[in-house]
Amino acid sequence: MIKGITIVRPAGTPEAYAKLASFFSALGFEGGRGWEEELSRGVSFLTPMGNLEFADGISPAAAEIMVEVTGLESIQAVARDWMVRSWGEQEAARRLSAVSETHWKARQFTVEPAPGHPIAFWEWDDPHKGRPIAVEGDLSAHGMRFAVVVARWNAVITDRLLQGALDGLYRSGAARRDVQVIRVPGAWEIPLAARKAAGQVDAVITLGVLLRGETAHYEAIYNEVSRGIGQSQQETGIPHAFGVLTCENLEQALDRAGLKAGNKGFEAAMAAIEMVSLDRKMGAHAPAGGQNHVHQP
Ligand code: DLZ
Repeated sequence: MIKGITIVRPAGTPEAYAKLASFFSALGFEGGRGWEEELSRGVSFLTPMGNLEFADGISPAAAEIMVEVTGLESIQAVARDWMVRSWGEQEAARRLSAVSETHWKARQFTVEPAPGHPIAFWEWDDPHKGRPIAVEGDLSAHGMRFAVVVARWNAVITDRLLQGALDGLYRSGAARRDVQVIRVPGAWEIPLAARKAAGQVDAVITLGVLLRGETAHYEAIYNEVSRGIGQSQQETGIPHAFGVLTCENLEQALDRAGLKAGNKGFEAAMAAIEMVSLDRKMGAHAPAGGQNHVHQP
Protein backbone atom coordinates (compact mmCIF):
# COMPACT_ATOMS: atom_id res chain seq x y z
CA MET A 1 0.00 0.00 0.00
CA ILE A 2 1.47 3.34 -0.99
CA LYS A 3 0.73 5.87 1.73
CA GLY A 4 2.20 9.23 0.80
CA ILE A 5 5.06 11.24 -0.56
CA THR A 6 7.64 13.03 1.54
CA ILE A 7 10.08 15.47 0.02
CA VAL A 8 12.91 16.47 2.31
CA ARG A 9 14.41 19.79 1.38
CA PRO A 10 17.61 20.98 3.09
CA ALA A 11 17.02 24.51 4.38
CA GLY A 12 20.70 25.34 4.06
CA THR A 13 21.08 27.56 7.13
CA PRO A 14 19.39 27.76 10.55
CA GLU A 15 18.03 31.18 9.55
CA ALA A 16 16.40 29.79 6.40
CA TYR A 17 15.05 26.86 8.45
CA ALA A 18 13.42 29.25 10.92
CA LYS A 19 11.99 31.44 8.17
CA LEU A 20 10.51 28.51 6.25
CA ALA A 21 8.99 27.02 9.40
CA SER A 22 7.49 30.36 10.34
CA PHE A 23 6.16 31.05 6.84
CA PHE A 24 4.42 27.70 6.40
CA SER A 25 2.94 27.92 9.90
CA ALA A 26 1.64 31.42 9.19
CA LEU A 27 -0.16 30.11 6.12
CA GLY A 28 -2.04 27.61 8.25
CA PHE A 29 -0.39 24.40 7.06
CA GLU A 30 -1.12 21.46 9.32
CA GLY A 31 2.01 20.48 11.20
CA GLY A 32 3.38 16.99 10.70
CA ARG A 33 5.87 14.91 12.58
CA GLY A 34 9.18 16.72 12.71
CA TRP A 35 12.31 15.51 14.40
CA GLU A 36 15.04 16.88 16.64
CA GLU A 37 18.24 14.86 16.72
CA GLU A 38 21.89 15.41 17.31
CA LEU A 39 22.81 15.60 13.64
CA SER A 40 19.73 17.22 12.22
CA ARG A 41 16.27 18.53 12.93
CA GLY A 42 13.24 18.79 10.74
CA VAL A 43 9.92 20.55 10.65
CA SER A 44 7.15 19.00 8.63
CA PHE A 45 3.96 20.27 7.02
CA LEU A 46 1.07 18.21 5.73
CA THR A 47 -1.32 18.84 2.88
CA PRO A 48 -4.53 16.97 2.10
CA MET A 49 -3.01 15.60 -1.09
CA GLY A 50 0.41 14.82 -2.45
CA ASN A 51 1.29 14.82 -6.12
CA LEU A 52 4.64 13.79 -7.57
CA GLU A 53 5.23 14.95 -11.15
CA PHE A 54 8.17 14.41 -13.49
CA ALA A 55 8.43 16.77 -16.45
CA ASP A 56 10.03 16.10 -19.81
CA GLY A 57 11.15 19.17 -21.76
CA ILE A 58 10.62 22.63 -20.34
CA SER A 59 8.92 22.39 -16.97
CA PRO A 60 5.71 24.42 -16.64
CA ALA A 61 6.35 24.74 -12.90
CA ALA A 62 7.33 28.15 -11.57
CA ALA A 63 9.17 26.57 -8.63
CA GLU A 64 10.17 23.18 -7.34
CA ILE A 65 7.60 23.47 -4.56
CA MET A 66 4.15 24.08 -6.01
CA VAL A 67 1.26 24.49 -3.59
CA GLU A 68 -2.23 24.18 -5.01
CA VAL A 69 -4.80 26.29 -3.19
CA THR A 70 -8.23 27.77 -3.42
CA GLY A 71 -8.61 31.46 -2.62
CA LEU A 72 -5.26 32.39 -4.19
CA GLU A 73 -5.58 36.12 -3.47
CA SER A 74 -6.26 35.47 0.20
CA ILE A 75 -3.18 33.28 0.40
CA GLN A 76 -1.16 35.96 -1.29
CA ALA A 77 -2.37 38.53 1.23
CA VAL A 78 -1.24 36.32 4.11
CA ALA A 79 2.08 35.72 2.37
CA ARG A 80 2.53 39.46 1.82
CA ASP A 81 1.82 40.24 5.49
CA TRP A 82 4.37 37.67 6.56
CA MET A 83 6.96 38.89 4.06
CA VAL A 84 6.59 42.52 5.13
CA ARG A 85 6.89 41.56 8.79
CA SER A 86 9.92 39.37 8.13
CA TRP A 87 11.78 41.24 5.42
CA GLY A 88 10.37 44.76 5.29
CA GLU A 89 8.42 46.43 2.49
CA GLN A 90 11.23 46.65 -0.03
CA GLU A 91 12.47 43.06 0.21
CA ALA A 92 8.89 41.80 0.35
CA ALA A 93 8.13 43.54 -2.94
CA ARG A 94 11.23 41.97 -4.51
CA ARG A 95 10.57 38.44 -3.25
CA LEU A 96 6.81 38.25 -3.79
CA SER A 97 5.39 38.27 -7.31
CA ALA A 98 2.01 39.48 -8.47
CA VAL A 99 -0.65 36.95 -9.37
CA SER A 100 -0.34 36.03 -13.04
CA GLU A 101 -2.04 33.74 -15.55
CA THR A 102 -0.31 30.52 -16.51
CA HIS A 103 -0.60 28.88 -19.91
CA TRP A 104 -2.25 25.87 -18.27
CA LYS A 105 -5.49 27.62 -17.24
CA ALA A 106 -4.46 28.55 -13.75
CA ARG A 107 -3.22 31.59 -11.82
CA GLN A 108 -0.16 31.67 -9.65
CA PHE A 109 2.28 33.77 -7.66
CA THR A 110 5.73 33.01 -6.33
CA VAL A 111 7.26 33.95 -3.03
CA GLU A 112 10.73 33.47 -1.60
CA PRO A 113 10.36 33.38 2.21
CA ALA A 114 14.01 32.37 2.57
CA PRO A 115 16.79 33.02 0.04
CA GLY A 116 17.06 30.16 -2.43
CA HIS A 117 13.64 28.71 -1.53
CA PRO A 118 11.10 29.97 -4.05
CA ILE A 119 7.61 28.58 -3.63
CA ALA A 120 4.77 28.87 -6.12
CA PHE A 121 1.12 28.98 -5.08
CA TRP A 122 -1.46 28.30 -7.75
CA GLU A 123 -5.17 27.81 -8.33
CA TRP A 124 -7.09 26.33 -11.22
CA ASP A 125 -9.23 28.84 -13.14
CA ASP A 126 -11.95 26.23 -13.15
CA PRO A 127 -12.44 25.23 -9.51
CA HIS A 128 -13.76 21.81 -10.57
CA LYS A 129 -10.68 21.00 -12.59
CA GLY A 130 -8.22 18.45 -11.42
CA ARG A 131 -9.94 16.53 -8.68
CA PRO A 132 -13.08 16.36 -6.61
CA ILE A 133 -13.32 19.39 -4.39
CA ALA A 134 -13.88 18.32 -0.82
CA VAL A 135 -12.71 18.90 2.68
CA GLU A 136 -11.25 15.61 3.79
CA GLY A 137 -9.52 14.33 6.90
CA ASP A 138 -6.05 12.79 6.82
CA LEU A 139 -4.92 9.59 8.45
CA SER A 140 -2.13 10.96 10.58
CA ALA A 141 -2.85 10.51 14.30
CA HIS A 142 0.15 12.49 15.43
CA GLY A 143 -0.72 14.79 18.33
CA MET A 144 -4.24 13.37 18.75
CA ARG A 145 -5.62 11.92 21.99
CA PHE A 146 -7.93 8.91 21.97
CA ALA A 147 -10.01 6.88 24.40
CA VAL A 148 -10.76 3.30 23.40
CA VAL A 149 -13.80 2.03 25.29
CA VAL A 150 -13.89 -1.74 25.03
CA ALA A 151 -16.41 -4.24 26.44
CA ARG A 152 -15.15 -7.34 28.27
CA TRP A 153 -18.16 -9.42 27.25
CA ASN A 154 -17.04 -11.76 24.43
CA ALA A 155 -13.44 -10.83 25.22
CA VAL A 156 -12.10 -13.35 22.75
CA ILE A 157 -13.45 -11.02 20.07
CA THR A 158 -13.16 -7.63 21.74
CA ASP A 159 -9.48 -8.22 22.58
CA ARG A 160 -8.85 -8.67 18.87
CA LEU A 161 -10.81 -5.54 18.08
CA LEU A 162 -8.72 -3.69 20.65
CA GLN A 163 -5.48 -4.97 19.13
CA GLY A 164 -6.69 -3.83 15.70
CA ALA A 165 -7.62 -0.39 17.00
CA LEU A 166 -4.30 0.10 18.82
CA ASP A 167 -2.41 -1.14 15.79
CA GLY A 168 -4.22 1.42 13.63
CA LEU A 169 -3.62 4.27 16.07
CA TYR A 170 0.09 3.60 16.67
CA ARG A 171 0.89 2.90 13.03
CA SER A 172 -0.75 6.20 12.16
CA GLY A 173 1.49 8.12 14.54
CA ALA A 174 -0.45 8.27 17.82
CA ALA A 175 1.78 8.36 20.89
CA ARG A 176 1.21 5.62 23.48
CA ARG A 177 0.69 8.21 26.22
CA ASP A 178 -2.15 9.72 24.16
CA VAL A 179 -4.20 6.52 24.01
CA GLN A 180 -6.33 5.59 26.99
CA VAL A 181 -7.96 2.14 27.09
CA ILE A 182 -11.13 1.94 29.18
CA ARG A 183 -12.63 -1.48 29.87
CA VAL A 184 -16.31 -1.86 30.70
CA PRO A 185 -18.30 -5.02 31.56
CA GLY A 186 -20.43 -5.21 28.43
CA ALA A 187 -21.70 -3.27 25.44
CA TRP A 188 -24.49 -1.83 27.57
CA GLU A 189 -21.94 0.12 29.60
CA ILE A 190 -20.10 1.58 26.60
CA PRO A 191 -22.16 4.78 26.10
CA LEU A 192 -21.71 6.04 29.66
CA ALA A 193 -17.95 5.43 29.69
CA ALA A 194 -17.66 6.97 26.21
CA ARG A 195 -19.52 10.03 27.37
CA LYS A 196 -17.19 10.50 30.34
CA ALA A 197 -14.07 9.92 28.25
CA ALA A 198 -15.19 12.35 25.55
CA GLY A 199 -14.37 15.30 27.78
CA GLN A 200 -10.69 14.37 27.89
CA VAL A 201 -9.80 13.30 24.35
CA ASP A 202 -10.09 14.22 20.68
CA ALA A 203 -12.00 11.07 19.74
CA VAL A 204 -13.55 8.00 21.33
CA ILE A 205 -13.40 4.55 19.78
CA THR A 206 -16.09 2.16 20.99
CA LEU A 207 -15.56 -1.60 20.74
CA GLY A 208 -17.91 -4.41 21.65
CA VAL A 209 -19.72 -7.47 20.33
CA LEU A 210 -23.37 -8.39 20.58
CA LEU A 211 -24.23 -11.93 19.51
CA ARG A 212 -27.83 -12.34 18.49
CA GLY A 213 -27.98 -16.00 19.47
CA GLU A 214 -26.60 -15.39 22.95
CA THR A 215 -28.03 -12.01 23.83
CA ALA A 216 -31.40 -11.73 25.49
CA HIS A 217 -33.30 -8.66 24.26
CA TYR A 218 -30.65 -8.33 21.55
CA GLU A 219 -32.52 -5.63 19.60
CA ALA A 220 -33.25 -3.58 22.68
CA ILE A 221 -29.63 -3.67 23.84
CA TYR A 222 -28.26 -2.93 20.42
CA ASN A 223 -30.62 0.00 19.88
CA GLU A 224 -29.77 1.52 23.21
CA VAL A 225 -26.00 1.08 22.77
CA SER A 226 -25.98 2.64 19.31
CA ARG A 227 -28.33 5.42 20.40
CA GLY A 228 -26.21 6.16 23.46
CA ILE A 229 -22.96 6.31 21.52
CA GLY A 230 -24.55 8.51 18.88
CA GLN A 231 -26.03 10.78 21.50
CA SER A 232 -22.69 11.17 23.24
CA GLN A 233 -21.12 12.10 19.92
CA GLN A 234 -23.81 14.65 19.13
CA GLU A 235 -23.84 16.24 22.56
CA THR A 236 -20.09 16.48 23.02
CA GLY A 237 -19.10 17.23 19.42
CA ILE A 238 -16.28 14.70 19.86
CA PRO A 239 -16.09 12.00 17.16
CA HIS A 240 -17.14 8.55 18.40
CA ALA A 241 -16.12 5.72 16.10
CA PHE A 242 -18.58 2.84 16.18
CA GLY A 243 -16.86 -0.51 16.52
CA VAL A 244 -19.65 -2.48 18.16
CA LEU A 245 -20.22 -5.63 16.16
CA THR A 246 -23.64 -7.15 15.86
CA CYS A 247 -23.34 -10.71 14.66
CA GLU A 248 -25.41 -13.83 14.36
CA ASN A 249 -22.76 -16.03 15.95
CA LEU A 250 -19.18 -16.27 17.16
CA GLU A 251 -17.80 -17.35 13.81
CA GLN A 252 -19.18 -14.27 12.09
CA ALA A 253 -17.74 -12.09 14.84
CA LEU A 254 -14.30 -13.70 14.53
CA ASP A 255 -14.30 -13.03 10.80
CA ARG A 256 -14.81 -9.32 11.51
CA ALA A 257 -12.20 -9.24 14.21
CA GLY A 258 -9.27 -10.01 11.97
CA LEU A 259 -9.96 -13.42 10.48
CA LYS A 260 -11.64 -13.09 7.09
CA ALA A 261 -13.39 -9.74 6.89
CA GLY A 262 -10.79 -7.28 8.15
CA ASN A 263 -10.61 -5.98 11.69
CA LYS A 264 -13.43 -3.63 12.59
CA GLY A 265 -11.36 -2.26 15.47
CA PHE A 266 -8.71 -1.10 13.03
CA GLU A 267 -11.39 0.41 10.80
CA ALA A 268 -12.96 2.24 13.72
CA ALA A 269 -9.57 3.67 14.66
CA MET A 270 -9.06 4.95 11.12
CA ALA A 271 -12.49 6.56 11.13
CA ALA A 272 -11.69 8.27 14.44
CA ILE A 273 -8.38 9.64 13.14
CA GLU A 274 -9.98 10.90 9.97
CA MET A 275 -12.77 12.64 11.86
CA VAL A 276 -10.37 14.40 14.24
CA SER A 277 -8.31 15.57 11.28
CA LEU A 278 -11.44 16.74 9.49
CA ASP A 279 -12.65 18.52 12.60
CA ARG A 280 -9.31 20.34 12.90
CA LYS A 281 -9.30 21.34 9.27
CA MET A 282 -12.82 22.66 9.37
CA GLY A 283 -12.11 24.51 12.61
CA ALA A 284 -8.67 25.79 11.66
CA HIS A 285 -9.79 26.97 8.26
CA ALA A 286 -13.06 28.56 9.20
CA PRO A 287 -13.27 31.69 7.11
CA ALA A 288 -11.53 34.13 9.45
CA GLY A 289 -10.60 37.20 7.47
CA GLY A 290 -11.24 35.39 4.19
CA GLN A 291 -8.11 33.24 4.51
CA ASN A 292 -9.80 29.97 3.86
CA HIS A 293 -7.76 27.77 1.54
CA VAL A 294 -9.04 24.26 2.11
CA HIS A 295 -10.86 22.69 -0.81
CA GLN A 296 -14.38 23.89 -0.35
CA PRO A 297 -17.31 21.81 -1.50
C1 DLZ B 1 -26.11 -9.51 29.42
C2 DLZ B 1 -25.39 -9.46 28.12
C3 DLZ B 1 -25.74 -10.36 27.12
C4 DLZ B 1 -26.84 -11.35 27.26
N1 DLZ B 1 -25.09 -10.35 25.93
C5 DLZ B 1 -24.08 -9.48 25.74
C6 DLZ B 1 -23.38 -9.45 24.51
O1 DLZ B 1 -23.61 -10.22 23.58
N2 DLZ B 1 -22.41 -8.50 24.36
C7 DLZ B 1 -22.07 -7.62 25.34
O2 DLZ B 1 -21.17 -6.79 25.14
N3 DLZ B 1 -22.72 -7.65 26.51
C8 DLZ B 1 -23.70 -8.54 26.75
N4 DLZ B 1 -24.35 -8.58 27.93
C9 DLZ B 1 -23.86 -7.71 29.02
C10 DLZ B 1 -24.46 -6.32 29.03
O3 DLZ B 1 -23.91 -5.55 27.99
C11 DLZ B 1 -24.19 -5.63 30.36
O4 DLZ B 1 -22.80 -5.60 30.61
C12 DLZ B 1 -24.83 -6.36 31.55
O5 DLZ B 1 -26.19 -6.51 31.33
C13 DLZ B 1 -24.63 -5.56 32.85
O6 DLZ B 1 -25.25 -4.30 32.81
